[in-house]
Amino acid sequence: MNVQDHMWLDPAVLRPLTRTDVYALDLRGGEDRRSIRLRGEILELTGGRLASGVGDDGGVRPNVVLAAGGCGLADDDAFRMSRADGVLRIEGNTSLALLYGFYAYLRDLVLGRVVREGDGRTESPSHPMRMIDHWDQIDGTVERGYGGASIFFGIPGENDNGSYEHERPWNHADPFRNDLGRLTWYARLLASVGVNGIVLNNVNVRGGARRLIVEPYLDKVAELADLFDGFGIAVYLSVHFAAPISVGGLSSADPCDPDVRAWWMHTAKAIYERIPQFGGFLVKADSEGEPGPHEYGRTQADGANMLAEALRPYGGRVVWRAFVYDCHLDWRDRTRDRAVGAYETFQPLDGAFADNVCLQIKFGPVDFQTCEPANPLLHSLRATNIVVEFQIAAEYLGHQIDVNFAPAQWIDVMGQPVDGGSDGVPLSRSLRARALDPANVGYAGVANVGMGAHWTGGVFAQASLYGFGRMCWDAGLSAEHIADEWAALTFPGAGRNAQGKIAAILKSSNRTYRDYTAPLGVGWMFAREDHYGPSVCAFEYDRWGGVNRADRDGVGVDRTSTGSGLTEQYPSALRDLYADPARCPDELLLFFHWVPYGHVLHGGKTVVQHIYDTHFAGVERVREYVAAWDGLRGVIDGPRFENVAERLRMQLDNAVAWRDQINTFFHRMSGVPDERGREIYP
Ligand code: GCV
Repeated sequence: MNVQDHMWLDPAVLRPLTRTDVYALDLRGGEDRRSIRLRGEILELTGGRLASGVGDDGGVRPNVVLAAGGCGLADDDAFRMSRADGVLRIEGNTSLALLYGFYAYLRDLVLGRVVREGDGRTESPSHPMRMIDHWDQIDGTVERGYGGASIFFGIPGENDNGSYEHERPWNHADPFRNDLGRLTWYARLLASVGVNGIVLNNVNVRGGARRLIVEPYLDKVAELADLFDGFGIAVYLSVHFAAPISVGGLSSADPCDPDVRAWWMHTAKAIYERIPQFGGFLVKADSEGEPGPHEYGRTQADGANMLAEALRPYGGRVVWRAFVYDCHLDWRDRTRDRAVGAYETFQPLDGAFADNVCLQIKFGPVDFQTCEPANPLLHSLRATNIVVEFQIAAEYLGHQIDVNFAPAQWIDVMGQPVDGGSDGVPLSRSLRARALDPANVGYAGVANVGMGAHWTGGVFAQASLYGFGRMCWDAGLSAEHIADEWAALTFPGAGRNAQGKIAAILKSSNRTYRDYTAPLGVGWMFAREDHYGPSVCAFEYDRWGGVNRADRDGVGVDRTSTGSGLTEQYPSALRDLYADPARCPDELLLFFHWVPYGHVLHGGKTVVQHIYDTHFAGVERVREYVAAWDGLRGVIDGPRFENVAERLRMQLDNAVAWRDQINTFFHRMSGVPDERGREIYP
């Protein structure tokens, strides 16, 4: 089996802790695919054994009883864990709930948490939809993939590093990689943190991938759907909006054309006949050149609802992306800005989507940048199912080379009250109440894994995947808590002191990356194509509209009513906060405002001095990471130690490059010297 790294769920760690366990299953509803999987998991992961019933088994009483059915929990994924008479009882309505409870029990063991006699707890997921989106392509590459080749597609030995190219010719009959051992491990790892949906292929549905929704590929999709279903994970496919043309041979993809509607109905029927548990479709339409309903003068709701109608008889969902914006901007026009696109398109459609449509909205108004406010749509929609999209893959956050624990940023953004006031419900907990169907809301994360030895390129990037699952499951967890958990679960043998050092790196890493890259929310100063490393003006005079608007007097993007008007899309409390440079939070100042270099921040520094200071400080913090990690030599196993050490060296080079280019640029622009006289290159 091609798995060298078991991430946070290592059987070698679990077996000694569970050696004496005797597990019993009490299934009122009888066996199903998940209960059979649960039995398999007990045997695969623990050193214990399975009893034949809940009573004494050959004179040995089970010490862990997993009981499904009739426990009255409101959520079918929820479980209750309690201990009485020395027996740990894990109960839930379904066998899937038991699987979640079993993984939680294993996590508790490694973390040293004990459910005491007479004590107990109930866990119920915060979000019903907990999705992973793969941007994998059938040629084995992964768009914005930094963990190696696709785990789903490709030929072993070909393109193993998975580097992303737009469209490679595909000449093989079977595009699937068929590494079911690795996929079983992947499904296990995802289920262990509560993930329950997965999209196999890229939202940019290129070439042959458009045919994944029809035979002969459905057989292979069905095989994967069965595998993932055992772990409670529904398989979805990204579909090409123009598939009626490119796959079906019709002359149109107009959502109001009866032939087009009939084609989708027929296609959905064939999928569900083959894969009854199929999750549904993910769609990127009218976005970055992808086809969509706008081409036919129809709305986004027309397009999504047509697909929803086709999937409805089978309980399927349409996950429709809100990443619709103008990517042909004119940099000369300061009143236009990609950040306003999603709200302009989708806010008027609030209430117009079918109840099996989920609008998948990137968490910020731009595009997974280092520092963004919440997308205004997350505040404003009142009658739409929302799935919030995050990018676990670190496209803009250091390519999984630089340490960057992104859940710190995500949890922070989603912690904001929905009305922008001080006492409202946080965005993270507001989705169900604003949904047409509260079962159709949640979070989606763009995957960061591949065929590489450690799944995610850099070992530290595993923490963002773990953290994504944990924050989907429990919106109340802090980023610090998740970082501590990950360090303890991933390096259990390293001891508390080492785990503390590892967690400390994680906890400050998102801030550190921000410090040496994106000053005060300005962003977009990275290299043009691959988005790694500095290139201050790469997007400045560009159709994509990511800009810094720096000149000799100041810097920043005016997104207030005198600029692009993004501030006007927020609820009044936030609009007033963001629109006023005197009140705007420092970290978003240049995201919303152009200000002179001498503008004084809340902390008392000028903007330009802050830029110098954070860029020097960011590099110093990376040096501290290098030293801290070096101190763990001999404590961490060789392959993982070397993996991180190598990447930290690369990160240091990257941070130095950022510091010097950014500081030099702003020094040249402003002419303002560093008040501490540090070296800034002329
Ligand atoms: C899948 C960004 C990325 C693209 C990605 C797009 C999207 O622009 O650079 O690679 O395409 O987002 O989310 O659709």
